[in-house]
Amino acid sequence: MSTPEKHRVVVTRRLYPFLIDELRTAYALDDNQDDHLLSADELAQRLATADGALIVGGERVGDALLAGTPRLKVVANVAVGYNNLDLPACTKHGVVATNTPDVLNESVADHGFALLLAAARRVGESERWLRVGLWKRWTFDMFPGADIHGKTLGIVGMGRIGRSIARRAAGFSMRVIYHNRKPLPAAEAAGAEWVGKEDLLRESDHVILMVPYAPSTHHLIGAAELALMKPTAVLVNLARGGVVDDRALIRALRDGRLAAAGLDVFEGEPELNPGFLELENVLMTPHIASSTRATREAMARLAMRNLAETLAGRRPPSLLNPDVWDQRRR
Ligand code: 8YV
Repeated sequence: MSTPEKHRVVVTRRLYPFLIDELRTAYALDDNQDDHLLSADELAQRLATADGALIVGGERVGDALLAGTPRLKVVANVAVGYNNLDLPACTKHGVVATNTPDVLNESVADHGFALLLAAARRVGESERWLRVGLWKRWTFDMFPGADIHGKTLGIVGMGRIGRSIARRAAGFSMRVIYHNRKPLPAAEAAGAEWVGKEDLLRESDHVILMVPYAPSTHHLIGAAELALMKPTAVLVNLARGGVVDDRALIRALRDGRLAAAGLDVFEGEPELNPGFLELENVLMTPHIASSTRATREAMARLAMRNLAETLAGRRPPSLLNPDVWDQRRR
């Protein structure tokens, strides 16, 4: 009896080697472990004969690409955000799309607080100063920062991660207000109070952004919104580049209309607007909010489970386009 042919699976970027070993035992793997950036053409070429894809770095999947992938059954995003996936196109082509919700909530919320605290207390700026040997003597007025404890935190986008942030804020005795399109049932709001977007920007001592990226959230925070914020406030963007108008943010930070920003995401990343690099009052990390060893492994494992279940003909745990199920490719 001949052994059944293994499913062909593409992994778009490097994963931990032990995860690749596991995938290799299960599938005929095309794994890109030298981690070079796949061009759109190269991705199309690799997916042309694949049954499944683990999208590790937010590669775009849309109609044109899917038209050339007759065997592709599942695209498993190793991320909770899925603005890189065109879901209607996936459904049209019978391709199952999945993401990795929940497993990253706590790590991303931790990173949000890391950015908030570090930007408010000028951690990056004072460390840079110390490293270049400028600390000659202690002075009373060195790097005065902003307090976090007891202040009002505004969360824009009170989803699962937003609620994890709100729970941490309680430990800092903060009042938490939030804005979503609709208020949540009180039991789900982690003690936070719903307010309109403009009221949130006016009333918050500090603001954290955690909304999904979509046309409706493009430049959600631009010059007009920044002008509503307190000049003593810190703005944290954990969401996606494009939710903030980076040029407007740079102007506000430069002109002292906003105290500081803590940013994990940028418009056009990994390229940065060079204006950020000239500012001391911005603390930046390279889109690593979910990057702890354990959380990255959990995200990859959930994506691997989504892939395996779909290829085995079973409904995956985090299906994004349920409409596809009855007409999916088999
Ligand atoms: C991902 C993220 O690691 O989950 C998300 O939406 O932004 C990060 O956790 C990143 O998008 C790479 O795919």
